[in-house]
Amino acid sequence: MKKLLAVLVFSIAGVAIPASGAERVVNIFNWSDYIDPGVLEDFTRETGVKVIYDTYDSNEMLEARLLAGDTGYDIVVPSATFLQRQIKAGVLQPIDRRRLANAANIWPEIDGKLSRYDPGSAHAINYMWYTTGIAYNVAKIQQRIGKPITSWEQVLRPEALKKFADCGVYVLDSPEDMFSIALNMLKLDPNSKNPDDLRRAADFLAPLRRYVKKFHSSEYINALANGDICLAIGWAGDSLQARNRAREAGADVDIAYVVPAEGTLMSLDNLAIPKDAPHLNEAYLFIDYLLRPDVAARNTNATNFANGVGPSRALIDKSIADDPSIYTNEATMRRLFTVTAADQPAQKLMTRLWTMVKTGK
Ligand code: N2P
Repeated sequence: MKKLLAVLVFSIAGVAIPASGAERVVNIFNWSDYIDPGVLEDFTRETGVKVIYDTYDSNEMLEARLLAGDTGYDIVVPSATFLQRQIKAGVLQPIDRRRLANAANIWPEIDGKLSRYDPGSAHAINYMWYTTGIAYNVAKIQQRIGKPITSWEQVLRPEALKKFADCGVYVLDSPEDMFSIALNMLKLDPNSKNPDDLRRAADFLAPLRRYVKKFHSSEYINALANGDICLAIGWAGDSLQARNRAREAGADVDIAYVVPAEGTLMSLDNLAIPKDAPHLNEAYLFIDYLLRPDVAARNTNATNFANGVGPSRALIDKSIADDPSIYTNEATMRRLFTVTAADQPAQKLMTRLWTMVKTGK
């Protein structure tokens, strides 16, 4: 009966596809503000594959879903450290690059960085890469300290952060970012998983809490653009999206993003396929589409994140391709560090300490 009804509906609507459930779909779970929406529409137009698109804003959120199993997703986008753990946990399947006509566009240098987390880059393909830095409202910061922000020292000390508390501060709700940056400030190994080092990092961060309006990993884009806050510890592309949103709205708000002098974390977010992905062919089709240089360039132009498709660089807006806070130059690259996955006990400790930093409990 159901089928009959479907046949009727489809013939009335004049849709050419068979009514027997042959509609092709791909289920995608990606970070928020991380794609040009037009790319999704064009993918469906060109391939006939419908896109179901959900978003998240923390690795922890994605990981909980993956470890619980049966996500229903065909593509997910974990950061490299989480990817490393998820491969070990067996929740992702290998990606056969021979099935991707555009695999030759994968940027070898970025792919090499990814292979430190995923040996032979067997399970993932880089989507975007970026730094964690400081986004701020140029005028409001100038008013308060008389100069631009160039260093973590101007933010990650209670007496320094206090100066911006009245105009609003957001901090990423991401322990991996915040602990590695704190460890670096303490002249410890940013990649340390040593419990004593992690406790020292938490003690370093905890006194900042009273000057932080919110720990959140996506709301700072609009909050900065609207002038609701004047400073955020955030990711490069998102910070520059805030700047652009303010400009587009004609708001009297100028946002800057800085890679602080002491150096910072560089991260890679990567396309991966869950073990139980229901639409494998469509997942490959979509990944291959993202590997087209023109498509990758559109995504970078829309998000201000640097992508992992080398030949897209020439097609990206010059203001983005030549911005060293997005496409990091050699000199900046030397100031960046990366981290590797925490094992289960270290991860648990980080989660507990991070709750302490955020709530005091
Ligand atoms: C996109 C955020 C991606 C960077 N809004 C964090 N993985």
